[in-house]
Amino acid sequence: ESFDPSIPPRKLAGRNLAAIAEYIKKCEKVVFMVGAGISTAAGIPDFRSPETGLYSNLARLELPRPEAVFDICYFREDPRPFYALAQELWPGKYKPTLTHIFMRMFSTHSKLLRVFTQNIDTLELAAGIPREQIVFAHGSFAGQHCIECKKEYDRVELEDHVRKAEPAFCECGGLVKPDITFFGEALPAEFHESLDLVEEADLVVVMGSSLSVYPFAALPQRVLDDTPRLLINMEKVGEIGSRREDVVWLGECDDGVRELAENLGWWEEMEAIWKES
Ligand code: CNA
Repeated sequence: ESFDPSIPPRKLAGRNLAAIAEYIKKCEKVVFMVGAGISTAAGIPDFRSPETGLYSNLARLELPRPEAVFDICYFREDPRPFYALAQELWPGKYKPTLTHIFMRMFSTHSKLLRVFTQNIDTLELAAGIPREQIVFAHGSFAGQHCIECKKEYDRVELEDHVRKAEPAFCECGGLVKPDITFFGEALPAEFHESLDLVEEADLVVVMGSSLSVYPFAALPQRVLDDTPRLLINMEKVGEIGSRREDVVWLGECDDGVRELAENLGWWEEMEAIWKES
């Protein structure tokens, strides 16, 4: 038990970032739950922000509905919109944000239990967070398989197809898809296998997610009642704010984590890593 015995465990001194920072100093197991909003500052649009979100920019792909781009049935019918999107989101084009580097600081300072991410941009890896500390809840561009015979497809060949936004086919004739979870598909085993970790957390930080895609959206409810939950987001989401130990901070992720980092005395180190990345 790393907590000061004079203070009841899992209790915040206030409902603000300064109190969270004091609490973090005593924490060993922090869990992050993140979504597209942590990557918008890198230039990757999120799904649902009005005007700038991906869904509002998908009109040119002539989809029946925006979600269809990640629908496995629609993909079978017409894989081109997804390939156009993959061309846009392919890893290597974007730099991690301050928020990604902030999460990496928890790994560096041995305070990170897990990052649960819904993102497929792999900026968590680019920020230097070890693979084994990340749960890619909706898969990622790290692998690629035939959707029919499930055979692995060559990475370099797929890259070539994605660069041209041309769908790739397996020898069996089936379509090839990066290992991203589509609506209608099961989540990766690593998601289910990591669920129990949520109950071990000293602190849970939710950032940049509308908490509207299930089962991920139900993760914050698995947090034990007396464990502090912090939301850093442009808007209030889910039921965070309804518990006594909840803190809601509304605004840009990068501004919120900067304030926390300053309170923790991590800011200089963090800024230097960010500039190098
Ligand atoms: P979402 O539904 O688009 O919600 C994003 C949330 O973040 C909203 O509540 C926004 O208000 C908030 N937000 C946006 N920008 C900021 C910011 N700078 N600071 C603070 N808050 C911000 O995205 P979710 O991740 O919740 O939805 C789940 C989908 C989106 C997952 O399946 C992802 O795969 C998918 N997605 C991923 C990416 C990516 O990999 N970067 C991009 C777009 C969509």
